[in-house]
Amino acid sequence: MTTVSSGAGVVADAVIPAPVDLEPGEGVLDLTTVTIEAPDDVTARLAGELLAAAGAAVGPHDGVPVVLTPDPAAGPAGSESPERYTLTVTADGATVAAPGRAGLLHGVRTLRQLVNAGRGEAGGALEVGAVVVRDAPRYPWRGLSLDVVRHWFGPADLRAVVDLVGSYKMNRLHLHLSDDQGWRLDIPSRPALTKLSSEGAVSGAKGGFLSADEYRELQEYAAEREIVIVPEIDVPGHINAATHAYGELMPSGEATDSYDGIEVGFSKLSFDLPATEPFLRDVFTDVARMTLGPWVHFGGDEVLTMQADEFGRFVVLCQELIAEAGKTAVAWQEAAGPADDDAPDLVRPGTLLQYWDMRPDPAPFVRAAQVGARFVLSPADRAYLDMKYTPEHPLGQQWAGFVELRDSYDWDPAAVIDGLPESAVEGVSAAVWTETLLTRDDLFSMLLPRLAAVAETAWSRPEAKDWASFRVRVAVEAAAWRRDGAPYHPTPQIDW
Ligand code: TNX
Repeated sequence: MTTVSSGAGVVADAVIPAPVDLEPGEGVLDLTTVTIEAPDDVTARLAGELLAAAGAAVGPHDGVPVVLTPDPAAGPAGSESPERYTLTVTADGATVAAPGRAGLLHGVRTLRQLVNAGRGEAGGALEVGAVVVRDAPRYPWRGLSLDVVRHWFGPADLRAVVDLVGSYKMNRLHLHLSDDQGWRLDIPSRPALTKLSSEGAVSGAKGGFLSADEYRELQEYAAEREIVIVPEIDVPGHINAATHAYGELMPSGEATDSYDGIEVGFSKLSFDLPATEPFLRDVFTDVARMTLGPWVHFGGDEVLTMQADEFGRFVVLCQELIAEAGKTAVAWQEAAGPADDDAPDLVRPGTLLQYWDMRPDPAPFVRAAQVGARFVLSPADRAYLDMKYTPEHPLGQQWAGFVELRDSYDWDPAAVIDGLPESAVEGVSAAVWTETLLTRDDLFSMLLPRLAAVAETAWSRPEAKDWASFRVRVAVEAAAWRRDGAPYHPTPQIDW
């Protein structure tokens, strides 16, 4: 794509993630006042919020028409994605056509970026050059995995994250809700989890948790924006918050001390204790019941001191409990089991495995795919947005190396796991762990601009991706971040 100026300061090359097809036309649309027509009130309200955030005055009468219409024929030729859309801008108005609400919102998100691009940081005229955008995602799963345990981020922060994720057309927010340091979701059948273990966080920071109502409200807020919340309860390791609340989960019968460090791999459940299976059943049944989306993540990572056989029994049981509760299981890559030809298959068809650690032999993942597992890719050297940008960066970790913006951009999800067929790739998730991130500003400065790069890697096909073009588009987008006061890291890789 090239930068297109079709009027005073009107830039068409501003869309992140890069669309399948963008064709500039003749004329300029002025969106200073807008009247939205949509198939339902929620869609109309959300479209209005997006355009108002770009500076438009949204009212019931006499504005320029922005019309959202259900249309199964919309989108790029041949696309069957339920999220596809066509945005048409002429001098007289804008239309978004899409088979479903996700596509309608995506079209408005694209329009918002086009308006922003024309306005720049100073907030100039709300003009958009005539254009037709036909667009659809490469992968159905485009997400962010967020650790709210090591440091606690409450409902207001989480809504801001939902908005950010949505602005780049991502559709999953995976919340890491339990770990050694704290338990962040009220479980009605196991009240001691939040009663005794929600206050903790790293280095004595203040904890917190989502009540059942707050969890439901957050999911509804996300669902309106076509984003699914995926809850993770991490077992059988990363479990000290639970063993602190329920001593019966320990062989000694004694509750463990609370923990506020950042070591991993030391805590675990014991499969053969009588309290263990009822605990897992209660927790996963409650979480499934409280969850609107189809997925429940059971963790399974970094259980460094457990025999493979016991670990395997946990993997099988958790998938069974989650299936009985009517959901599809997600787990970290370790749930594929060890690289041993004689080891039994642990994963069920349809289970999603989240790949993160590039170090192990890929053979178990290829085997899991043959059994029917699907993969969400979060390779730490590309998609872990808690890695430092550079050695000097004040925040973040470095166990997977440094992840500059270009590292988070220049990779192909289909080529991450040797021997894995692309048909087994469900999508991509950025991940951000919060050991070193204390505030919303800390968090956003790690996400931006890299989240935009991962979003484009998840949405755009290789032929639509281009680093030189992305550099220009990110700089255009940053004007909106500055206007909105969203903190970002001004990496020297971009001419801001
Ligand atoms: C590895 S990623 C972990 C987390 C840490 C993260 C820090 C994964 C499944 N486990 O417990 O927070 O590294 O980057």
